[in-house]
Amino acid sequence: SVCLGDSELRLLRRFSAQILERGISTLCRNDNLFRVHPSITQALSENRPVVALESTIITHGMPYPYNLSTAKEVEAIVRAEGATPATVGLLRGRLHVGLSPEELDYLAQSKTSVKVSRRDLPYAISQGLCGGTTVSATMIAAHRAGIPVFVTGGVGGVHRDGENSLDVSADLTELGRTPVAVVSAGVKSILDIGRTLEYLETQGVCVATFGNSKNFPAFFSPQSGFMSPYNVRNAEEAADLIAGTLSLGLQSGLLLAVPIPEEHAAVGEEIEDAIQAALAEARAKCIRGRDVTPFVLQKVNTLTRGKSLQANISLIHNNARVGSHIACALSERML
Ligand code: PSU
Ligand code: MN
Repeated sequence: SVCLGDSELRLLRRFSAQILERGISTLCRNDNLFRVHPSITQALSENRPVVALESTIITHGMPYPYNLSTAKEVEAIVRAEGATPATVGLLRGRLHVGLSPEELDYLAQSKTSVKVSRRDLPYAISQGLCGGTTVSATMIAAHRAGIPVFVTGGVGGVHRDGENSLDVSADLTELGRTPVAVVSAGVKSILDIGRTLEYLETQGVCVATFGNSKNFPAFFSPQSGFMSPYNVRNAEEAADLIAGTLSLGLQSGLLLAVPIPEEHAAVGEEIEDAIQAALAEARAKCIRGRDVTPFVLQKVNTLTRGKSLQANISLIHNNARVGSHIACALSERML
């Protein structure tokens, strides 16, 4: 045993207090980087269905106040269908799974929120930024929280002329590496749909159209003319796909493409013309990279006098219903 004098003991105490303090503060910061709302932790621990939702659609995809009302409606639909909504977003450098009404409100009105995909996460977290998470960043958060079903409007894809610009959405590589099922209305015809499907095949992503046909939907239109490799006829068949992926331990995601309901698809052709005009303007204005999608969405909405926004909202509502049914069917298999 060692005998320490008073002054040595004082020094030791101060030193260990410092270590303790620094150690704990580092620990707290790291724990706080990823926050799962208690309602979601609770639901997951009881094997109840949970549906993850993204937030770039709120911060960059739709204008205020439609972004906020849609986000709230989507959460309400998920609840009405018997599942718990988990909207993902970045708040002061922390990745949140599940947002309070005040937090949703903040993201919907904020003009400084950034668009956060996988590559943006390290910087946005280190700088304590607020942001809307894209499909790729939302998949990361959903997987970490243990949520296998995620609903959005449309996923990113290979941009037109992508074979030259190499503008390929990080959503596609994320689908190749993260085991989450993404429910969407396919990809917008602002993108190169044929190349998007080719790229998804290369990434090993199982793509299935929801319904009786394999026709892959193009967001505003129920049919793109391109085919999904598969189709699932109902929520049970979709849940079987997800259950198989999880039980095999495949580390890749699934893309479930839900066609827009016929009654909302009428404006499809008018929107297609607006898309052509918006793409031409984006090219003329040299808009590139992550700014392309938000620019084109906004332009198309103006050109169609809000009709594209209406169609967008309707298809997201529909996706939320279908996604919730799938989450419910999946959780029944796990009970
Ligand atoms: N498509 C839409 N609305 C959107 C997006 C795509 O119709 O809001 C958003 C999604 O969050 C998607 C992201 O993950 O854009 C893809 O952006 P990029 O093309 O820059 O990868
Ligand atoms: Mn891009």
